[in-house]
Amino acid sequence: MGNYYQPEIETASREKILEIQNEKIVKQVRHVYENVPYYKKLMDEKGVTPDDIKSVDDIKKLPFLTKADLREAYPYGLLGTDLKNCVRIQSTSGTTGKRVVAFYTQHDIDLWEDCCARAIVAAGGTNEDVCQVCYGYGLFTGGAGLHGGSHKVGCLTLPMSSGNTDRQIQFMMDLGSTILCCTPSYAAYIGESLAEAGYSPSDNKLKAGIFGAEPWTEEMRRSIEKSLGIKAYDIYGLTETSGPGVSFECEEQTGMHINEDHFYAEIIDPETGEVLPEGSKGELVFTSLDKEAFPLLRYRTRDICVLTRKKCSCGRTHVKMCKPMGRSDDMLIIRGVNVFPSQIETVLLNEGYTPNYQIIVDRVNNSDTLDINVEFAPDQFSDKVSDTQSKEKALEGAMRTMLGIGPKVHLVPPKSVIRSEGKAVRVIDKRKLHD
Ligand code: DLL
Repeated sequence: MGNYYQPEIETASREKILEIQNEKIVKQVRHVYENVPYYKKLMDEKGVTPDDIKSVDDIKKLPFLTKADLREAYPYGLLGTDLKNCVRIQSTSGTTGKRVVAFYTQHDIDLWEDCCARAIVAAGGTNEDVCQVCYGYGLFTGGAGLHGGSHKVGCLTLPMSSGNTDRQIQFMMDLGSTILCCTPSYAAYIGESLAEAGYSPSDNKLKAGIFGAEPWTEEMRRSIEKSLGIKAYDIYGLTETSGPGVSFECEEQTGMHINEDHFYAEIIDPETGEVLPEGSKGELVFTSLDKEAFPLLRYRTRDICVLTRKKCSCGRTHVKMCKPMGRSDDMLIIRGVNVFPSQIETVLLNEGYTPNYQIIVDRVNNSDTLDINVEFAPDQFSDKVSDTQSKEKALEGAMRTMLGIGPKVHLVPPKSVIRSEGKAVRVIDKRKLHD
């Protein structure tokens, strides 16, 4: 049994959680219907009224909301309260199209920070910890969310933001950071930099890391745990639903508990929109249950996932989601074959390579090409061309077995793949440039 931030709700019986959800959904739908004309119109078009929603079972009657709706309603179209009641805006890091802007009242911020506090406590955090937050601060939700959660737990909070890795390491060592919060790709970079600075994993005081905001594999988890000498916990969320903390991992490390008192999760068939039973793989859809400023009903995340209600040894009762298996729009279709970057990461780490890689997809003579640049670790580096070629062939074979298609692998010298301080850009799809 672990420690909880809000034990009563985190370990509540299924019946109790349902009771809370049922009570909240009725109010949330009415709140949206009365205050968000954009969504009222969608409900009217579907012939659903707030009176039709009496429990979470009725959520399936509601229309979906998509990223396209958010773009269309930008910036104020989905606002659920007067702007004068809002105290904060956060936004996505998207570089194409209009950004998503999310609004918060003080009540919304409080609930969001509670969710992040639950994640920190689940990772072993207490008021004796020093929590180094190196997610980006600013519009991105990562810094603000974990910062607020860290305060609520009473940790000594180091608001580092991302970047300036030398300074991160200096503060980590001088101030004895015990919890590290950043993207997994940045955690890997920090681990690498610590080793380069001559530190071994036992030299730092870190015990846990809370890593999310991008897909990462179990192999990547093990690699980070080893390089930093910590236990690495996953955390999930998206700007639209507040930010990090929609779900988080406990010590079992077998999926993330969704904060079901604030978010109702469904898995749907992305093609038909049909709700799928527990254990099925499909698109994750969230309904907020108690947001004021930016309530979202049946928001399609485009993240592909599986939910499970299997009993968890940590004592938490909230439903668990698996690691998202890449967004439906992250999936590459190469010569008709579906390829997820995570499959490539798994092969590389299993074969003893570093998580420093880049995937380049292109179209040459009407045929898709897949190239993977992979860095040698400094101790693997060889300047004998024949050595390199045979290693490349071996990796290509392992990739073919995993992916079903053969890529071209290029082993490149250490430090030639750009390091990430936030969300890593793993894929360059040049086909999009030609289209
Ligand atoms: O990435 C919020 C966040 C900050 C989560 C810090 C965790 C930690 P967005 O920038 O809006 O928000 O991106 C949301 O990132 O739909 C997923 O596709 C992906 N994502 C987030 N967490 C995970 C995770 C933040 N743990 C999008 N594993 C989501 C895999 C994740 N993908």
